Amino acid sequence: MARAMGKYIRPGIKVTPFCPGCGHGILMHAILRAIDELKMDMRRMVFVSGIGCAAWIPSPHFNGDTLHTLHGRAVAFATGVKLYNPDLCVMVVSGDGDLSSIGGNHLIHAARRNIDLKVICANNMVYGMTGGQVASTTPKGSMTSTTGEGNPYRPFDLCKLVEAAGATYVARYSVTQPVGLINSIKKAILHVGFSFIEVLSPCPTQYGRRNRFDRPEDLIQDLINRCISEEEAEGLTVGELAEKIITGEFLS
Ligand SMILES: Cc1ncc(C[n+]2csc(CCOP(=O)(O)OP(=O)(O)O)c2C)c(N)n1
Ligand SMILES: [Mg+2]
Repeated sequence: MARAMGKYIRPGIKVTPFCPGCGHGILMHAILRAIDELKMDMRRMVFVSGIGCAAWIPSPHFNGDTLHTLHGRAVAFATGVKLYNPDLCVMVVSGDGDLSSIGGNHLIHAARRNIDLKVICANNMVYGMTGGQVASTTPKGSMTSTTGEGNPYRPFDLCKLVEAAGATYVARYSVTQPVGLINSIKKAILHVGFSFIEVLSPCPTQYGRRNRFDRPEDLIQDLINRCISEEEAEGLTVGELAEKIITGEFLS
């Protein structure tokens, strides 16, 4: 954690729990940068997470009110917080498995109700913390600890899912796009209504090593190569697009 953001870290915490090459630490920094640039009062914010590596991003690290809840139930807890005190800025930070697999129903119904939550989904395309099992976000064909012959199913497009359900701010960025990511988190914080940012975060330990990304930096480079904007996507063939990941704001 860069020294400038140290003031947001709970006293006594010295290291983050993430593996070398994990993107979750970059996301942690981006969230704190957004909060810092907006001069948010941490006493008016509540951070809610479920269970998983990503759920460790706010809790116990952020020096503010954090709720580290049950697997899949972060959005439900966050809804309760927001209902109890609508003046609070309630941010959910959790993983793809937590928010869209076990927690998928809470996610779509909170989006449908357009509840004023800021949901940041760290998508590393697997259940990282528990051994790299296949998730609802795992790309088709990918090797995981539970799909030894490759994942036979297509993944959710999380942004389309929440947009169709009723979210009113929707964006996708990779941790390799820190400026866009920080600006997007700032917009989500200021937006009134259900805000969702899918953040692509590499997991070399559980995803990369099973999918021929031998070094941690290989996954980072892959994201750099594949993430393009909607404008850049225009004019590409279906075949070319299949290799790309469209990033940016889809609804604001
Ligand atoms: C009810 C319940 N089911 C399963 C688990 C085991 N479990 C804990 S975290 C997790 C997956 C986390 O994946 P994700 O949310 O993508 O976070 P990541 O570790 O990849 O950042 C699972 C299956 C649990 N803790 N509780
Ligand atoms: Mg995950």
